[in-house]
Amino acid sequence: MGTRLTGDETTLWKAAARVLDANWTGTGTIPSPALYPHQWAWDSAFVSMGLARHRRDRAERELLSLFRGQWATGLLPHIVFNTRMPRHAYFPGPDLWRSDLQDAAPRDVPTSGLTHPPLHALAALRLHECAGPADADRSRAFLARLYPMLVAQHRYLARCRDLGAGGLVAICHPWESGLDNSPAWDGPLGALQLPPVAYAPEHVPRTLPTGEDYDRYVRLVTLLRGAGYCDEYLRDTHPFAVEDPLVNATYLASTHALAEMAEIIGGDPVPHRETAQRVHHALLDRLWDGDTGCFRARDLRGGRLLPAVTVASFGPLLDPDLPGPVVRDLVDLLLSARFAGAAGYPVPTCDIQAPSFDRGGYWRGPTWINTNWLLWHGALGHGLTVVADLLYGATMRLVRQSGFREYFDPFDGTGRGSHDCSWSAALVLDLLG
Ligand code: 2M8
Repeated sequence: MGTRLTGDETTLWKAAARVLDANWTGTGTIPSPALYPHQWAWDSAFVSMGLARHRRDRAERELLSLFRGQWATGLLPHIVFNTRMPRHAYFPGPDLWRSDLQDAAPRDVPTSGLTHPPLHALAALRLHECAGPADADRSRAFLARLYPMLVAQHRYLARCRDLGAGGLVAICHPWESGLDNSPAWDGPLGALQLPPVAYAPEHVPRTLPTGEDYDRYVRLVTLLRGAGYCDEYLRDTHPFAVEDPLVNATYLASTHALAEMAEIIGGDPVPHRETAQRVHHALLDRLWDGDTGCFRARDLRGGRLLPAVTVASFGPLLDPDLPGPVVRDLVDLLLSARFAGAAGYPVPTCDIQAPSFDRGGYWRGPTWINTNWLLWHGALGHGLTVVADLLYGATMRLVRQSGFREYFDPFDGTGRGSHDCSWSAALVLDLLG
């Protein structure tokens, strides 16, 4: 804990640390008690950044434990299942994915067959940056150990997920975006043909999102599984293939982090720098919509930019080379009445003025701590201190008022979803520094 914290901040810091302690399983961190009993990939990246401020040993174990689930192809699965949990503890569990039937999947660890926003190199570098002088050697050794796994993760994305052949990564399922029921996916998901019964709805242990959304989510998984999660099927046939600005922005930020890590451990940063340049240009060429001044997701199957403007549209603020006029357009939109300008507790997940906006609707309106953190980090990188301070202040007000909830009403800050959410707690520790 930093010594310069005020009394109020110290109380908050201790409460956040207690959440992480309670959600620690002995090898990794669950996203929240009861609702999410396994390890999720981007959650673990966020959590490790908080653990770095609290229990450094656990921060490293968090990432290593997640990478136990990495496939031989380099795919880092979005869920690594805890085999000590009963099979019905979470739907969809290992039975839907059947990673045990895949030659490339690890033998002893059941996983999903999808991935998540690749924030892990960024997180690993942040762990190193907040190591004190006494931990410097150990931290460098940890980076050297993780580096090949991160390189394999990125190589998988470059080789197997550039489905549009334009230098970006495509997601094959809304779950891969982390923003599961974002209105951005309504079009491509709605176009999916459904067989009569895809799954037993009573196995979904909660209320949001359910019904047709879930049928479609499960349908996409059964298609992937039926094709053995194979690259050719993804490229040529799978009906959901979208280039998302936030996923690609995290890919870019992590690629820069890989270059820095290579320098620290005596590797070659040049290939990572070259990839970063390609992704930077591809983001602008393929996802920037100059007419409306924002980034949008590209539907590769429908061959168009998707209409929804969401918090993901601001993701490319994580690109350190984003041109000034593009940064200004994004900031104007972020501060406008469509986002922060009309929300007491920004940043809402979706454009407040869009018909699909839903203030309590999971990823269709509420404010989330993890997306706030990403935009805060991006804003700082561009020297946008007013924006960064706004995001910092809103985030702290949310957790002071409502605790470490999963998500929040953007107008009055009411906490929603699960309690004791790990990334909400972890990122507050990171913000408090
Ligand atoms: C939510 O996603 C899972 C599916 O992966 C679910 O809805 O059950 C999302 O909020 C996702 O971003 C998050 O990583 C996960 C665990 O916190 O929960």
